[in-house]
Amino acid sequence: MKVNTLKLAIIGPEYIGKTNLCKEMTGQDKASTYIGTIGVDYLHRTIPGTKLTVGLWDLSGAKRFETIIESFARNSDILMFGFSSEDKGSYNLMMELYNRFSDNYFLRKKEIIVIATKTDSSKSYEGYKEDGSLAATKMSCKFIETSSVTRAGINDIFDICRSHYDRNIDPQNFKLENVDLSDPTLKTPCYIC
Ligand SMILES: Nc1nc2c(ncn2[C@@H]2O[C@H](COP(=O)(O)OP(=O)(O)O)[C@@H](O)[C@H]2O)c(=O)[nH]1
Ligand SMILES: [Mg+2]
Repeated sequence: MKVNTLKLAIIGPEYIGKTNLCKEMTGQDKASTYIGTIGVDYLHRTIPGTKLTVGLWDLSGAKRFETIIESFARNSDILMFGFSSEDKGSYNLMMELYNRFSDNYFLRKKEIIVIATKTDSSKSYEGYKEDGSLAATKMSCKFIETSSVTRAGINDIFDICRSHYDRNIDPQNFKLENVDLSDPTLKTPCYIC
């Protein structure tokens, strides 16, 4: 039987917390020291009893990787654009990234999510929520506030995954509707990089 992968990609400037969020979503231990992503990290988790894998491509927003990451972004089912609530500069960089990509036809058909990261932080800048909402309006998508410390927003992302899968993929009529993708007992992590 074919294995179905729901391909989720996250893209954004360096140091906003993409890798930590991906690890939190797939049940990995977070690295205690910062390791800058070299282009692409891949993490996935298979949902036991099913042939479904949720794959997460952790894409560096650094310009030098642009060509590589664009093909990953293009092939994803859901593309998350991220910025850090601690850093207005990262918001501007995220918008630049989006604008560079928005010349591409593929974005128009893509399910997108805008996420703010590190929203647990006391150093969050004033107005990051408004920035996130503005970006989401521009991209015609949802805005989700996340934190890999408190796990805020993770269930909301999984909700979007579930409904995307049920609407668009679901070849064996296996509905994810009632599957709790964040249930720790479902975690069978694998980390390749
Ligand atoms: N307060 C807070 N710090 C975070 C969070 N996520 C990541 N960090 C910190 O931000 C830094 C960069 O995280 P990382 O996931 O490697 O960022 P990436 O370069 O975007 O992949 C690290 O020092 C993390 O400990 C979060 O949700 N809250
Ligand atoms: Mg990283």
